Amino acid sequence: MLAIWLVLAVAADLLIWLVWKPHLPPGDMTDSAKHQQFDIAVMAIIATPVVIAVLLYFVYSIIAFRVRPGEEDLDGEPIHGNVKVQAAWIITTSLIVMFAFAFGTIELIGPAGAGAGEGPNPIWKLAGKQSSTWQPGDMLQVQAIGQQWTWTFRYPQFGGMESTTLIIPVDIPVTFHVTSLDVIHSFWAYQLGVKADANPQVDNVAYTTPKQLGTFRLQCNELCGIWHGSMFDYGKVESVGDFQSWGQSVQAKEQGDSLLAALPPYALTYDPTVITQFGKNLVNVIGITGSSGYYYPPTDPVQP
Ligand SMILES: [Cu+2]
Repeated sequence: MLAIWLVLAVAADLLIWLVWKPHLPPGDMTDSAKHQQFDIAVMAIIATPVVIAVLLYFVYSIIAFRVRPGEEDLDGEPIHGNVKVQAAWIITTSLIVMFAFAFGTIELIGPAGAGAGEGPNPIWKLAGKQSSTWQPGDMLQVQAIGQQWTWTFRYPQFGGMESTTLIIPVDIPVTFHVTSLDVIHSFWAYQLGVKADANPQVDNVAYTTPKQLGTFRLQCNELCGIWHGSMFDYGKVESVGDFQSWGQSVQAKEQGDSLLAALPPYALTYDPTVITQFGKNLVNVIGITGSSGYYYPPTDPVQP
């Protein structure tokens, strides 16, 4: 039985590692996504031999301990304790749990929080060069603001410019500051391996470093009202040069439109009740902030 189990377990684990792992979610677009893919594969590799052992023993029991003709009226043997089985059970499960604890902790520290929201003061910080105006090589700050029912992205290093499109540069560490204007949302950038709650009055920090160019899915992952499902978009990882010229051009356009001057000064959280500029002029800047519903229009109901 042990030999059969060993062969099946090794074969299954090899299949998981070589065939399944490259297709496991959320892919390997960023360092955090790649770590998540690795973690799921490691968990599967640990769990599969256990499942195979259980199923194999199940089959063995059906055959070896089956009721034979003439035994229909007999009870099974009363068994009280088995030191070997109990010791093996306790030792094996303890080892697996202790390994999972150590492995999970290391995998949280490695990619600086594994792409999860770590609150306003992350224990595990992602290293990178900070600056108030962004140059290639600096760490990028992006504020993700959720509201019913859209996302807005604010780039403090580009004069606080705002965009409804999320674009980030490849190979640059990114700090997301996730917050909300109204109810609880959740910022989920699937292929980036980033997921962080967006709570009003809270700056929830999440890190990632994109490793590939391309698009990624963006959605709200906290039921936040009737149009929750429309908080969906695609973001983009661009080359450093493309990203920089995009950022600078949006900043210049918003400066030209006097939008930047009208925005409240950059802050880590947003409170619509204290935005004095709050009003229809701001809401109606089409092309940059979208149409109505960007900030709560004070009189109109929010249109989907
Ligand atoms: Cu939402």
